[in-house]
Amino acid sequence: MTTDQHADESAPVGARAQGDLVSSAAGTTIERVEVLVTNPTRNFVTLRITTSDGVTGLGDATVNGRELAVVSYLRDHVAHLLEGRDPWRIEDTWQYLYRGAYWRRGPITMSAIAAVDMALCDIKGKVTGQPVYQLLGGATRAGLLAYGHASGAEIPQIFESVHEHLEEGYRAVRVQTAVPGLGQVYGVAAAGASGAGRYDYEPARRGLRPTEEQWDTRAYMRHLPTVFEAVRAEFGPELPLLHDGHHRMTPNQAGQLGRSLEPYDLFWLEDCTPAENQEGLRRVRALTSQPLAIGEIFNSIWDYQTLITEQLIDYVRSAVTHTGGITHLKKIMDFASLYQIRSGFHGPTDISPVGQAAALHLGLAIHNFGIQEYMRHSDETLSVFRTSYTFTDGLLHPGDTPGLGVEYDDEAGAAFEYSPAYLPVNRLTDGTMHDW
Ligand code: CS2
Ligand code: MG
Repeated sequence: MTTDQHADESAPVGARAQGDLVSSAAGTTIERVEVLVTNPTRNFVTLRITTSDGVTGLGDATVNGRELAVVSYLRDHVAHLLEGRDPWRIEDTWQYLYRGAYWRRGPITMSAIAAVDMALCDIKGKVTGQPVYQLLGGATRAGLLAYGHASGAEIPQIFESVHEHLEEGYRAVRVQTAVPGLGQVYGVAAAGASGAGRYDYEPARRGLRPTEEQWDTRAYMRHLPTVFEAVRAEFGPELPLLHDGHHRMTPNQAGQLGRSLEPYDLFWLEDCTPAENQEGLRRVRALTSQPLAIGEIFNSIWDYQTLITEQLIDYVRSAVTHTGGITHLKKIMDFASLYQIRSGFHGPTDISPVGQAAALHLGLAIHNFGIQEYMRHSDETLSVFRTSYTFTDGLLHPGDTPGLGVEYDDEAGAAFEYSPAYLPVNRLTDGTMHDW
């Protein structure tokens, strides 16, 4: 702290100019802001902030299928605003970018802010020599229960996929299934793939146009309970089973499906209906006691207001990456804790290892942690992002490396050039566009 800054402290608050506020970083400023794009089996956007002391911090800014919009937002509109700022003022920088933009919320804005927030948390952790979870209040548990993605076209492939997850140590498994009469369904490894098949790296998802899939909600609603009946009978009553409805049902249909799944005791039913209309969940709740998880496409606390205050959900599904970073998701979780709602942070492979690490630090620190989604990244991805988090006996831990515990390998990253990739689109059998 410089003498000048002490003098500022005694000045009347109104007389202090922006930038005169006391710095915690002893004059350190943000010197360099870089946006890194790489494609090690899938596209990732990473923000790297370097301070005048040479400390670097990383933030994940990946919005799957719309990656370059965030690149432009950060490069063209945010980077130069950060240069010269105090890297320790995380909340102030968050408010500066959120309120300062005037155009609030939305996935692109909130992912850009999230990346800055994560990078500044990373820097503060490195400078203080502490893992980020220590800055958030310290660990409240030994590790984080994780769930993986099992799927298959038919029951034998689904069983095989669940078995593989159990062998890898998972203690909770999400189960997705194909639907008889329909072709490829999102979230299910392509027909013919072994149980180990993964849908998230399929080449069909690359190129300049999304693939088109077909959907029939009634066929799905008839088939799904038969799959869960079989899985529950095969794997017994203890294993937590999850399912993602991917926004495909109306509230009434969601309530009916929830009720038909109740005998199989699901850990949660995710995104049973599009939740832009938060009140729609009242109808679902009236019909079923099935635990519900929602929020992977939300990006602010306001998206949850009714869902949380009326206890219409059980789990918050947001990603740190798409919800304004650790600072904002922590606020959502503190709000949710008043209503006994827990976390189930989004963690598929389109969340980079940096975003995943941020989720683990937050999950370890908050009291109302529930479960963490975890799909292992490809070896190519892990060659670019060197992680220090661990997965042992079904539990994730962020590790004790100062900061977020992820390093970015520039040379490895440069070898994988960006290429367009799209999420699918979905049509009902009569051709009507539908949620996928
Ligand atoms: C899914 C995601 O993980 C999940 O629950 O819903 O795979 C989601 O579809 C992708 O993140 C979209 O990018
Ligand atoms: Mg989902």
